[in-house]
Order: sequence, then C-alpha cells, then structure tokens
Amino acid sequence: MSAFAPPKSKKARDTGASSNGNQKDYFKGIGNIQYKPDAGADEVMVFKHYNATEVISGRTMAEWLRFSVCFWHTFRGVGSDPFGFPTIKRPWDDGSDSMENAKRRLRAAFEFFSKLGIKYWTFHDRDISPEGETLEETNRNLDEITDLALELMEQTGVKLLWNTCNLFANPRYMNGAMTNPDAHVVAYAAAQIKKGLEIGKKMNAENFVFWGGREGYFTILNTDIRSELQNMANILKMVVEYKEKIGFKGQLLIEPKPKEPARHQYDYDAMTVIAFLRTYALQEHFKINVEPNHTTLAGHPYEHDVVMASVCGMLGSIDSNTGSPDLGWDTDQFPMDVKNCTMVMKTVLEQGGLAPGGLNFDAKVRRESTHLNDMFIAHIGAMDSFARGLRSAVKIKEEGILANMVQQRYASFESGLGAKIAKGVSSLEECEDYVKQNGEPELVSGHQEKYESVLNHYV
Ligand code: XLS
Ligand code: NI
Ligand code: NI
Repeated sequence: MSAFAPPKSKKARDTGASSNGNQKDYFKGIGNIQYKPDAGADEVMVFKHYNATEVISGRTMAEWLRFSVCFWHTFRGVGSDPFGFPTIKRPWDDGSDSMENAKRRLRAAFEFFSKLGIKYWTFHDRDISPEGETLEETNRNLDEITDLALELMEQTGVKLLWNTCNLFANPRYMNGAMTNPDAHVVAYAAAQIKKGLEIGKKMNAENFVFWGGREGYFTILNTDIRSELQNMANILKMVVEYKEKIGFKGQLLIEPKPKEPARHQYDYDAMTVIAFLRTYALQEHFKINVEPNHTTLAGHPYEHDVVMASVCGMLGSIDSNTGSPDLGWDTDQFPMDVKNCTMVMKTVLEQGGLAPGGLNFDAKVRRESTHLNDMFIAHIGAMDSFARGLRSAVKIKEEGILANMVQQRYASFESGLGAKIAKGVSSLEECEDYVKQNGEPELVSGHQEKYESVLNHYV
C-alpha cells in the first residue's frame, strides 16, 4: 500500500504555506461544491445527483449515505507503486515527517472536507501523526495532533466515523501484530491499540476498526495457527474490557481481506470473520466493515460480503471502493459503477441504514491523476454514483416488484409442509411421507434474466 510508504526525506521543503495560520487557501479557486442537477456532461465539479438535505424515504440523503473521506489515501497517498516513484506532490506537504507538516496536512484536509460538504473522516494513528523514538514520544505526538484535529472538527462540524491503528507498516510488525510469534511484539500492538481506543474516545469516534494487515501467514510451515488465532482473540477480549473501562462508545469493527500484504489473511471474508467471532464468543462486541475491493479479491461478486454480513446482522460499515477484477489486487479505486452502488444501497435500505457506520471512501486517485482537482472529481463522482444507487434502491423498494418476485419464488414455505420446514418443526420421516404422496417435484424456472432485466429498469 503505497499510501503507507515512509517519507523519502526528513528535511522540510518550503511549501510557502504557514504552519500555524488558519487561512483556508490550500484549494485556491475552488468553492463549496454545489448541487446542480441540470449540469452538463463535462461539468464535474458539481453534484448532479447527491443533494445532501433532500429527504428520500424518510431521511436526508446525507443521513442515508454517511460519506467519509479517508486520510491515508487522500492526504498521504503520493502515487508511488512497486515500479515507480511518487507522482503526486501536494502544495501543503513538504515531504517531511515533521509535526508542522502533519499539522499543515490536517488543515488542508479539513478545508477539503468542508468544500466537499462531507460530514465524516477516518484515519490511522500513523497517518496523522509521526512516530517518535519511543512509544511515549509517539503518543505525545498523537496527543498534540489530535488536539488540533479536534479543534478543526469543532470549527467545521466534521465528525470522526472511525479511527484505527496502523499495525502493519512498521518493521516490528513484519511477522504480524496481534498474531506475532513474539509476545513482545504482541504486547506492543496491544499498547498501540490501547492508545487508539483512548484517541477514539477523545474524538468521539462512532466506530473503531481493526484491519488485520499482517495477521495471517506466508507459510504454514513456520506458523502455529491455533496459537495465533487464540492470541488474536485474547487481545480482542482485552479491547472489549478496556473499551468498557474507559467508557468508549464506538462500535468495534473488523475489516475482512483475503490476502495482501500477507499471503493468507485470517480475516479472509465476512463469513470467515463471523465464524472467528463466534468461535471465540466475541460476536456481541464486533461488527464487520466490508470493503468491496477485498470482497472481489476473495473471489466473490462485488456486493457479496455486504449482503452476507447484513443477513447475519453483522454489517457495521462499508469501505466503499472498487477494484479492477481483471487485475486481482487491491487497487482501491473510487466506486463509479452505478449498478454496484445500487446493489449495496438496496441492502443498506433493507437493513434500515448503516449508522453508526458509513460509506468511507477507502480509495485513492490513480497515480496518473496528479491534478488537485482530481481529488474533488473522484469524491464527487463516487458520491454521485452512490446517490444514484440510493435513488434506484428506494424505487426498487417502493415498487416492490423484485421483492414480490422473490416472495413468489419461496411461496411454498408459507403453508403446509413448507411452513413446518421453515419453522424447524418437521422431520425426515414426514418429508419422506410427503414425497411418497406427492411424487416428483415440477421444474420451476429461476428466471435469472427476468430479474436482471427488472434491475436494469431502475439503474
Ligand atoms: C487495506 C485496508 C485498510 C483499512 C484500514 O487494504 O483497506 O486501508 O481500511 O486499515
Ligand atoms: Ni479498507
Ligand atoms: Ni483495502
């Protein structure tokens, strides 16, 4: 993940921007993004579908969609990849890991959030604040930076959807964090998480995310899987205890991903995480943060994990991005496919909303998209795609045509033997008697193409 690459130089470069001023001039010439439904095809710095205050199906669009900007890609991404150096240079960023630079990045970020009209943000501890020589120094840096972040949150009204700990970039975590074979490293991860929860409480985070960056294995030969899973569960139990002890109210979330950076990651997909949580009796305390690019990496259709988590009552939040399924790695692109967005919003509507979760754009502009405007265009395009998805999903729900078709398909479970099977009160003997009396079942069409045509009507 290039966004986590350490800065090349520790020396400050003159950005021409003052480090302590409050002036909002990092995005000169760009005003607040307006809703302009009749804008032409080439007008891309306006919302054509997302109208934050418009009430639709009982809530404002902002309440249904709960969009969030992620700090790591949008304010730490530099466009480097395994084959090429950074392509993206921001005027406020001198490339150093000084506290002044960290503060400038924050000020630029909050100007961006405000102009975009986005209500939430997310960050890793290490994105916003540099690591020091010791844990104590690192934590002091984080205290100072989050003081400023809180001030900016109060000034702008932007809230924290979630924070998380970066437990994968530092070399100490090369063999894992909570699942490291060395207890010393596991203790370090636990200490970092303790601070993360305190920061979450201080900033009123609505959720707290665990993404198991290096929790997995490269070879089974050197790995005691049973002990690693047990240790991870034990640390997560400590998390639940400490969260209650300090009175942090955020929802705990686990974000599945099948691979990258580890060859196999324990939190493979939504159902794997749910099985893990149930095995270790943690299911009451955690929900799932689904990232569709990870879902497709796991070999599933785009909306699969969103649906599976929701069906299990475990869908907490969504890292709304997309990949290029033809590539097979985590490209973290902005979600621009209206049909995908419709399928996600259909599930969100069916479960009555996502709060306290949201739609976090864990997405980065392409390394070729180097213009400052591209940051806006990417977010606006994705917000508009989800707004269209919401509008279509509301129509699908209100007209009820798809729901009726599905209900018809399962009608045989509404009465007679079907109802007894559905309630779990039948037996193998009774089923055998039924078949003896009724013979061979008829073939009933699944009508897949009809369902697909009906969906196309709305999108
Ligand atoms: C990486 C993950 C990461 C998490 C937060 O692939 O998506 O960005 O969302 O650690
Ligand atoms: Ni993510
Ligand atoms: Ni990802």
